[in-house]
Amino acid sequence: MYSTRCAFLLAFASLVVVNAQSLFPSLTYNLIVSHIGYDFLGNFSWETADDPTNGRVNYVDKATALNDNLTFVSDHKFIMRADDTKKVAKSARGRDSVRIHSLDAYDDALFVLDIFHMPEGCATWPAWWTLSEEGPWPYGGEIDIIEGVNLGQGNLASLHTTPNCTMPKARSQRGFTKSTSCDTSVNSNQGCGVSFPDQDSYGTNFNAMGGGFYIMEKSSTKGVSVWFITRDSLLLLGGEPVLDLVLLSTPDAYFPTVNNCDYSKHFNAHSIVFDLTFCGDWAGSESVWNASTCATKASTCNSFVDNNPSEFTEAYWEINSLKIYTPHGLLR
Ligand SMILES: *[C@@H]1O[C@H](CO)[C@@H](O)[C@H](O)[C@H]1NC(C)=O
Ligand SMILES: *[C@@H]1O[C@H](CO)[C@@H](O)[C@H](O)[C@H]1NC(C)=O
Ligand SMILES: *[C@@H]1O[C@H](CO)[C@@H](O)[C@H](O)[C@H]1NC(C)=O
Ligand SMILES: CC(=O)N[C@H]1CO[C@H](CO)[C@@H](O)[C@@H]1O
Repeated sequence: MYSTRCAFLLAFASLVVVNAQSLFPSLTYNLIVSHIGYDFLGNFSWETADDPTNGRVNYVDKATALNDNLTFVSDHKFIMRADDTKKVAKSARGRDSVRIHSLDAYDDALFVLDIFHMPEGCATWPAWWTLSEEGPWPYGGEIDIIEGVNLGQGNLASLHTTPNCTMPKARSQRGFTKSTSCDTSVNSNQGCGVSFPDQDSYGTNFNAMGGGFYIMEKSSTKGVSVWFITRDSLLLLGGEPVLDLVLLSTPDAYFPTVNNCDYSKHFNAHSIVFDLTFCGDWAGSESVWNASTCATKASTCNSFVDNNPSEFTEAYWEINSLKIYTPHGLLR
């Protein structure tokens, strides 16, 4: 586990010190996009459609989000949040929140998210994920990188695909395989999820440490890998992940797409989505809500969302940067 990563660092320590300038760009990737602060305003679109996962949410447009401070940008930060001031009327669509997707889409790429705070708390269901720009869903695939609900402390990463994509139960990853079929038509679209071993990879504990880094590699030859790297990890140099070392270390979640999940049949260029919904198919399912201590606060998830605005003060994404790298020689 963690010691494996330390061993990597020790093995490469001399290389790192002697040859620091060769770390960026990494051995195999070039930085092509860096989104910081205001960049998000020009590179993402604010979505206002009904939440496809049936959340008790009202996704607002960009002008409303900026006006109501549900989206806030500065030179160094991008923040998107839930409204935490108003009760929600029964007749309303739900609590005001934000969902954005990138204007650009990427084939093989490495996505590096430096995140200071993620939405936490009862009823919340935030996600950072990528999705086929072509679709229609699930054609071209969905990759969930950060996802969880309510008071969860461990992240869940998963794929959602067309039929005939399954994952081996045992593979080279730190996390725990929760289900092996990525096919959206089986197990009520559960996806092939992997739960992360670290109980600070999501939610309250994650935020208490000032967040960290999430890295996703989308590769037509290797498959999909996701790493969570704490801010004080040995895999950082000058506050930035040493990508060559990250790529050599065991991912928290690994989805090989060679034998039982042909990459070219299930994945194409993906755009990037950040959202924050409430309740809905996962966080608000009766069994999930009842099983969490949130149920002591309200008998249903929706009534909790409607009547308790001040419970949503911590329901926000605070992003330092999103950097995207593509393999050498690849333009897109
Ligand atoms: C908007 O949100 C930012 C970030 O949380 C905060 O610093 C700022 O004071 C807020 N502005 C208003 C007018 O509330
Ligand atoms: C899945 O695989 C089976 C067996 O090879 C094949 O008959 C079926 O057409 C495949 N389905 C799709 C959607 O590719
Ligand atoms: C959840 O709790 C509510 C209220 O206590 C109860 O009415 C409902 O039957 C429970 N549902 C499940 C699936 O446990
Ligand atoms: C695709 C797209 O709109 N890219 C824009 C991202 O934002 C930068 C500056 O913030 C623009 O220069 C790009 O054109």
